[in-house]
Amino acid sequence: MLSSSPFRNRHGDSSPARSPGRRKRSQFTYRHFHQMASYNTSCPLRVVAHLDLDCFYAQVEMVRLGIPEDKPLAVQQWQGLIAVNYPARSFNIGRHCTVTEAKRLCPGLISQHVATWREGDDKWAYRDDAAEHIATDKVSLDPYRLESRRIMNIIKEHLPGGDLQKVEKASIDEVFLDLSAHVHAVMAERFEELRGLEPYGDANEEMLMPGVKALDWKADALVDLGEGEGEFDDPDWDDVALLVASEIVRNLRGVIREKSGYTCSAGVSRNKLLSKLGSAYKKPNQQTVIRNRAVRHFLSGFKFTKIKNLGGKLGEQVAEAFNTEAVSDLLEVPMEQLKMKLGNENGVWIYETLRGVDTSEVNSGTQIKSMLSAKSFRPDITTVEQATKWLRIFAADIFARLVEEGVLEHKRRPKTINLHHRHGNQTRSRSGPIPARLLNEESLFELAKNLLYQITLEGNIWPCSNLSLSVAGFEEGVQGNMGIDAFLVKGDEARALKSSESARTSSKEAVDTSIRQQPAAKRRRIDGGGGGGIQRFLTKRGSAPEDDLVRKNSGETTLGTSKTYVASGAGWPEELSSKEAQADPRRSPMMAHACSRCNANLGSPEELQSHLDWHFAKDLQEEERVSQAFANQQASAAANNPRVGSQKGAAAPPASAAASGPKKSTGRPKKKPERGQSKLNFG
Ligand code: DCP
Ligand code: MG
Repeated sequence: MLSSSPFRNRHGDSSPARSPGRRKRSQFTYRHFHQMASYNTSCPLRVVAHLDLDCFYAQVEMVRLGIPEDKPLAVQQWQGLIAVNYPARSFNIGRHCTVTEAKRLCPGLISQHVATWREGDDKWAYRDDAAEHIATDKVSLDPYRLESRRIMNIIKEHLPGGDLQKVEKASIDEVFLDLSAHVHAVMAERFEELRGLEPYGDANEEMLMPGVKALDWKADALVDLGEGEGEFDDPDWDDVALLVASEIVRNLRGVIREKSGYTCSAGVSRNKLLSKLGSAYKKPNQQTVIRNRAVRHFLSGFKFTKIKNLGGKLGEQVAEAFNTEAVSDLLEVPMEQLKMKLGNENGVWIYETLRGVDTSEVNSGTQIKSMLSAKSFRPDITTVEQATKWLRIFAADIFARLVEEGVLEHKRRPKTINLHHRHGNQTRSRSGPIPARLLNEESLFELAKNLLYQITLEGNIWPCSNLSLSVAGFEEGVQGNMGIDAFLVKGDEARALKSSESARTSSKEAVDTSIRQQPAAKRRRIDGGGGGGIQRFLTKRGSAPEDDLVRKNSGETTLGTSKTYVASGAGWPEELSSKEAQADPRRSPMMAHACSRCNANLGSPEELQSHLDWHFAKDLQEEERVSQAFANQQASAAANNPRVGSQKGAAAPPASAAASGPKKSTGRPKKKPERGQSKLNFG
């Protein structure tokens, strides 16, 4: 609730004036006021705020490590800086500095390296020696993501819920709030004349001016008005709306500070464009209000290249066409001329933008559309084995983020997985679908390995300077009580799973047999611990239950590749018997150039590769045959039972379980995945 009233009326007290007879008319109508409640983006009384955390990563480290606020600190990534706190900025240290330069400018600088994933480890951690391990470490931004989420929750909890809340997460440390409905409610509560229906039943009638003469903006930075722009004019309802919004934002910033320790800065204005410029206007820990009457003066001080969407090509084009970067210069240019030089659409858009017009929505539905985990190698990597170790890290990284997104609760899931591989100036990419039932860390790893395998088939792919794994095509899952569909696997996916299921059974037998037949020494090696390695990548179908590759023989979209393979039956660890687990080659140390399929010992990685290619080709042949037979079998089975393909094992829970809801058997891992990171103490 808002504290003491910031309004002073014509009689010197804070209750609204009640003598409408002498009051002037506002420039706003009742319709405008009502529009606030429905977030109408053209409403002239609209109020939008932008919050941006101050030196975000630096604050996270300071709070985590308990470092006093006046100590200079920078966040280091290898030899560079990615965030600098305000005490350090007073030494002229910025993101452009190297650690060495920064320490020269401020010998007392605390430089904290970001957390990293390390090759071979399956968790990120803060490490003292990270800076020297650029070749084996990969930056983890999880600590900042987790804090970002925490702040987001504080914001959502503090603001009134339901229709009164519209919050958009714009980046890791920024949010937009459309406060229109909230402010509308507060104004209706504070000003009797705004309650209920318009007095003469005409929504287009102008309201009376507010009965307040002066507004108390507290410590807010108020953007000055230009000359002759009515600083002494009485406040109108748009000023009142912005004042209420600024109170809400000040309170919210206080709550964020209190609950998380972080300061942020804010911009409050009528739209996103202006609020974003406003939050950066005065930092740290301040808020800037851009009243409607101040917009022209505020914008005319900027280079237009600072405005969203004008920083890039379009901005360059405008600067070139009019030989200036100053908004003030372009304000002189008539719309017709802008249209002539920049085209109709751009011309109109720029004309309006320079005048602070922006009707873009604060979109609370905005959610992550893709997730990427990548590494640039210095020096380049040269083997499948190295690449595979990175894929293991990428899969863990992405899966941890997917868990945060609610995949385990079926809230959302990505549908495609993509791998990019850079060799010299050549980038190769492969993509494939992620079967709904196979969304866990292990299966992401399997899918990634499979994509890498496809890339290796092209030959001449080493050395590799960059690898990146991403998931995309998010779809919303079933909310609340999960529908039966969440458990049913359809069409090609069902075929793939069914086929993998049979492959899995036979491969299980094969593994068991091969284990029994091996000499003791070799068996020890297979039984032993340790993960990753070339074998994990090279082991394809038939060698282990979790390594089955099944040709997805579908007409479904296959991105970037004419053939898409999915690793299926992968990664439901609890479902493996201990015997299977023992036989899992992932737990075996790497055998130098040994074929995991037939135990042949090859002389070099290259020989091993071509030997495996031969296996792979044979597998394909076999798969074509099996899947054709399977498809025929499916066709006749489907006529009798529409759920065919989902009867057992990893493919789907029993029909009875599916029908009775998620609790009984979802086929998902029952344990919560370990998320050690979230246990980190952030002070
Ligand atoms: N960031 C980064 N590399 C960049 C820019 C930003 O890694 N080139 C990260 C570190 C920042 C965070 O994103 O802490 C947020 O970016 P901001 O641009 O908001 O910068 P800060 O929050 O650090 O500073 P400010 O107080 O100016 O907002
Ligand atoms: Mg910031």
